[in-house]
Amino acid sequence: MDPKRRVRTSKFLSLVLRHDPSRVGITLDAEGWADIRALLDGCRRAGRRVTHAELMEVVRTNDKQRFALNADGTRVRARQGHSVPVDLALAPATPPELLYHGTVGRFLPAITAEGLRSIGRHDVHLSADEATARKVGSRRGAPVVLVVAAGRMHADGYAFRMSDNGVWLVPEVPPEYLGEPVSRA
Ligand code: HQG
Repeated sequence: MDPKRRVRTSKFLSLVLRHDPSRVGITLDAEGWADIRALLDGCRRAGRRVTHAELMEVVRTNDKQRFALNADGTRVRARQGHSVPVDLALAPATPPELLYHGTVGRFLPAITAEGLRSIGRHDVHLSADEATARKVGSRRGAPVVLVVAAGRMHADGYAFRMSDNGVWLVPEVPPEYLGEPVSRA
């Protein structure tokens, strides 16, 4: 599969599996899984033909491992990032003392006032290292990285979960757990 088609297919699958399964006439189950046969049939009917081999290639090679297969390979889901209501059934986990959030300067006044909010997704996404957070921020402009006192939040009772591709998820980060921005590019 040529790289451009692979990225296009991955983006389309993200759209369907995170935000709009009705786009190809399917529904997700409570934990976000889509039946692969129904998904591929739906894609074909929607004029976006994806073969089974192509889907497997996207799942296997995706740069951020955005998709997961179930044990018997009949279902697929996005690992995180949903706006449709799903319960990913991720176990609560103890975060490291510090986590990082990548954003851009124009959001800082609001973030400083109200903390990090999950805008359009279920959770706030945090990274275990600064470099990853910088990459996330740079999707929107010159990145700004905020340090999150995750250990302190956890001790105060906030539930953290880690998706199996290493993204830390928490429903919100109140401003008192945010440090000064650690970098501006
Ligand atoms: C900002 C991508 C104003 C927040 C990435 C972010 C990540 C606020 C944006 C994953 C705010 C939300 C998630 C507040 C937060 N006021 N702005 N109170 N609180 N924000 O895309 O973290 O490619 O939902 O800083 O790599 O950017 O999709 O979250 O800029 O891992 O797999 O509001 O998405 O992964 O944006 O990115 P997003 P995010 P995928």
